[in-house]
Amino acid sequence: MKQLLSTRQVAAALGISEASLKRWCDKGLLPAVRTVGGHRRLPVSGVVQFIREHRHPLVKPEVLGLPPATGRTVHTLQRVRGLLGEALEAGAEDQCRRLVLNLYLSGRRVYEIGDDVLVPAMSSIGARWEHGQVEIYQERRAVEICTRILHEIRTALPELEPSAPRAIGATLEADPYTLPTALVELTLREMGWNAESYGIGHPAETLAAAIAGVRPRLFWLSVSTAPDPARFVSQYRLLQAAAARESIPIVIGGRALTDDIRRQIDYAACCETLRRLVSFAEALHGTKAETAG
Ligand code: B12
Repeated sequence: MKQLLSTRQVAAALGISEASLKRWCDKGLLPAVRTVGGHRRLPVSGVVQFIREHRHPLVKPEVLGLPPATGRTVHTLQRVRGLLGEALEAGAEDQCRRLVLNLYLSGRRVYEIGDDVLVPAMSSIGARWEHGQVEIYQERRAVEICTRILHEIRTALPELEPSAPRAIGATLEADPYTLPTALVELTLREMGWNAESYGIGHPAETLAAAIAGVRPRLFWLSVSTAPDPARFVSQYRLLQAAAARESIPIVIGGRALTDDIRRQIDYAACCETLRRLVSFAEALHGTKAETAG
């Protein structure tokens, strides 16, 4: 998505007159900055949040850098789930963007898009790969497409307050799964946390150094695979010690967290879903994500 737009562009995108748009800017309904010449410029993130909050139609999505016809049809989560699985498998990126961004523009929260749409869509690709109906390249391409869409949503989120609580997280060595940690980051950012995923495959020592150096309010670890559980537990304990020294809570989640592993480690919360994370983070900091309609 483009970053700053003129009033003429935004008026065209929303299908309203430039005069109305300027009035809305002056009323504070849409955030705008002024150029040195005194012209209003609107950040795309502000326009997107306006559409979400006011359920305003999007007439020319291309102006915001979105695929044609974005904002026209809003399907149920269940319907999008099936359509997204098919579009991801086919590598139809614009269709995937349209489906997910439509949900976002209609006010759906990141955790809903993650738990209720991306996870089942990726699960169905995984199941079809298992049965030889999907090639590896299709699965990996699907991850790349999801990553780009999540990045697009990230740039459309409202700006963070300077006082936003910090959260960092990642995966440990041997865990190459990128989407869960990216979704945790986005979920927390939507809630107003200054959350940053450090990516995948870290040695525990370096994450312990990050915890000590950054001293976030919250640390998360995503665990999609732990091929050597004993090694995982010993690596985790390094993180746990670093976090305990700074009194930083650790929240964990992911398919590889068996009861056996969980019994051997300490953590503040173990979440099977992003939904659970939202409740935990709200309780921890009192941050509230915007309400979906
Ligand atoms: C994409 C993918 C890969 C990609 C990942 C690439 C990448 N850049 O991420 C690659 C190619 C690496 C891969 C490899 C393999 N994979 Co794979 N993979 C998948 C697939 C299709 C999607 C995974 C995904 O991203 N899902 C979307 C995420 C968002 O969903 P999620 O992980 O469930 O996360 C949610 C929750 O768990 C939770 N959560 C997760 N972490 C955290 C953390 C916190 C803090 C919180 C709050 C919440 C939370 O929130 C998320 C949202 O709800 C899954 C299928 C599936 N069912 O998921 C198979 C799957 C996981 N893979 C599988 C297999 C077998 C493999 C391989 C062994 C294949 C092989 N023979 O080489 C290798 C092993 C790699 C390794 N080193 O471990 C199997 C695992 C079976 C099992 N019993 O464990 C699955 C289930 C496919 C299948 N149906 O058979 N895979």
